[in-house]
Parts: sequence; C-alpha cells; structure tokens
Amino acid sequence: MFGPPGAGKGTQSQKLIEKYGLIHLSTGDLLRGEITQGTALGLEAKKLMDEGLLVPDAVVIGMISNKLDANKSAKGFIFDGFPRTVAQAAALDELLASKSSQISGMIALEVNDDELEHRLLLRGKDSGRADDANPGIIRKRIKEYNDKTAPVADFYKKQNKLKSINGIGSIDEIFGAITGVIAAY
Ligand code: B4P
Repeated sequence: MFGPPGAGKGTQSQKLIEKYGLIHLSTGDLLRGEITQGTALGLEAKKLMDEGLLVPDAVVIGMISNKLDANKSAKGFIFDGFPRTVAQAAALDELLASKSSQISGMIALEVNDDELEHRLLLRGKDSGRADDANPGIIRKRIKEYNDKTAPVADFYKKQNKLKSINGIGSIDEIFGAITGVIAAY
C-alpha cells in the first residue's frame, strides 16, 4: 500500500488483512512499537518521526527482514508505508528474490494535500501522535513524501506493478476499488 501520509494506507490495510488473511507489515506501527517499549532504536526513531522526517533505510529494512523470517508460513504480506525510498524498494526486491519471492503489485492511494492535512489534524486531536498535531510538521511529512517517497512509484511503474486508486471517497468505496485490483493478482 502506497501513498502520502494520511492517504489511508493503514485504514485500508486493516480491512485487507481481515478479508484476505494476510500478514500486515506497517513500518510506522513497528517503529511506534519500538518507541512504546523504549528501545534504543525507538528513542532514535522518535526524534525523527516527531519532526516529520523519515528514519534511516537500514533500520526499516532490518525490521522488515526480521518480520519476514518470523512469518515464513504466511500466505502473503501487505507492506504498509514501506518501501518509502528507492533504496528501500531496491533492498526489498533483493530480500524477496533471496527468498524466491517478489512483490505482486503496488496500490497507490491518491489524495490531495489539503485533504491529507485535514485528515491528519483531525486524527491528531485524539491519536496522541506528535507528528499529527502540528500543521508545520504535517507539511514537512508531505514534503519528505514528495522528495523521497514519490519516486518509489516510478520504480514499480517500470516493473508494470503500479496501480493508482482515487483515495478520496468513503472508506468502503475505496476498499471496493482496491479489492477489484487485488482480484487481478
Ligand atoms: P505511518 O505510520 O506509515 O503513517 P501515515 O503515513 O501517517 O498514515 P496512513 O497513510 O497509514 O494513514 P491512515 O490510514 O492512518 O508513518 C509515520 C512515520 O513513521 C513517518 O512519517 C516516518 O517518520 C516513519 N516511517 C514509517 N515507515 C517508514 C519507512 N519505511 N522509512 C522511513 N521512515 C518511516 O489515515 C490517516 C487518517 O485519515 C486516519 O485518521 C483515518 O481515519 C483517516 N481516513 C482514512 N481513510 C479516509 C477516507 N477515505 N476519508 C476520510 N478520512 C480517512
């Protein structure tokens, strides 16, 4: 699942794992888990996340690799919010090839910046997430996305794996469009 911050990746992934029985790998959730546990990795990640910046590639690639190894019998995975840089995408391809596997497809949710800011500020009212509470930080996250993450779409487009979906509408409408794409995999 691909898209800018607040596009609905986490929301839709939750529904997809229920429908298809896949394993959900959200690097955002994994990082927040490290923060809650107070690990060294979590302390390092918190500083960057609170400022709206991406955490280093090596950190998230290591976390994903561990999770793949821990779920060897899974029938499939949904990567939510990963890969977020071209370096992460290349590392993921290599990692999956070493396990005789590959990405089936990338589903990109398209949502304009005004709607993203509105959704994240709304969530910030009760999520307790520092990165959702401040319009300046939200705009920085969107800039990080445009600078470092948007090029990941081209990486998968070149492999004919990119499918774009309108991420504005009701959660169920968007879910219907996504399951239509997945049916083709
Ligand atoms: P993430 O946890 O991945 O989260 P996100 O981008 O904020 O949100 P998402 O798109 O999942 O939106 P959601 O469904 O929740 O990242 C947080 C931070 O972690 C990053 O900034 C970065 O620092 C770090 N990080 C994570 N992965 C990384 C990586 N691979 N490399 C480096 N750093 C990494 O939806 C948002 C809100 O919209 C919710 O309130 C939801 O209810 C609402 N919503 C959803 N769908 C809607 C709809 N159709 N209509 C109206 N509202 C909707």
